[in-house]
Amino acid sequence: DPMIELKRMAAEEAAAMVQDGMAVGLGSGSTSAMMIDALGRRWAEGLRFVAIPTSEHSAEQARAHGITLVTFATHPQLDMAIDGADEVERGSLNLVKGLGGALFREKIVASAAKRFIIVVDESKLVDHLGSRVAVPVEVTSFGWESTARQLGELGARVSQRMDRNGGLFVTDGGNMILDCAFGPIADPPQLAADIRAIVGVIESGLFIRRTSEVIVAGRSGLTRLVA
Ligand code: DER
Repeated sequence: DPMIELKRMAAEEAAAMVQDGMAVGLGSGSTSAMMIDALGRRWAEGLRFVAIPTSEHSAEQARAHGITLVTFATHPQLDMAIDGADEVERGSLNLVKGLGGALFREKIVASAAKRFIIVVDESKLVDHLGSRVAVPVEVTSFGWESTARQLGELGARVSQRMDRNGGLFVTDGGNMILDCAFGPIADPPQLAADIRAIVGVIESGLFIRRTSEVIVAGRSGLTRLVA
């Protein structure tokens, strides 16, 4: 698949933005995995930085490359975070994230970073968020049925995220994910605020005004979209 090669190039371009001495947030998902491998190659060539991963999975991968992992205790602010996304809205560069289930940690890492760099292929670009994917919402398991009902009142068709074995998906933080299918969202900032106001909601996968730059892998090459 030539698109996978293009995505790898985009991931390498993002990894190339990391400089010696930086503190970097590492995203989750298949695109981030390519980016972490690219950082691993740069590490082997002598680049030195520290990183905070957004999932246990990314932590494992970074450790395997020998990359130094740190925590917010020593690094409450990051120079940069690099991650994938499930949808990128053209124009606003607002995002839907969380199909991989790590949205809460991803959002904390993004909010701690001075620059938030997103890597996607062009199939993820949409005119309206919600067009292609449901918005994942991480919720506490206590009272989740009530939380789900209130999310439904905002206009979503709500389903519980299941894992590969047919059990309930459990996040790294021990919570549940409700996938909320809204269809095309007219006002993502407003919807993000409405979701967040529901008790029991930990975070939604709507990432509003957080993106600094998007590197897009397309059939005609790489494009950079800057906020
Ligand atoms: O935000 C997420 O959870 C996404 O899944 C995102 O990181 C993209 O994953 P992908 O690179 O595997 O499409």
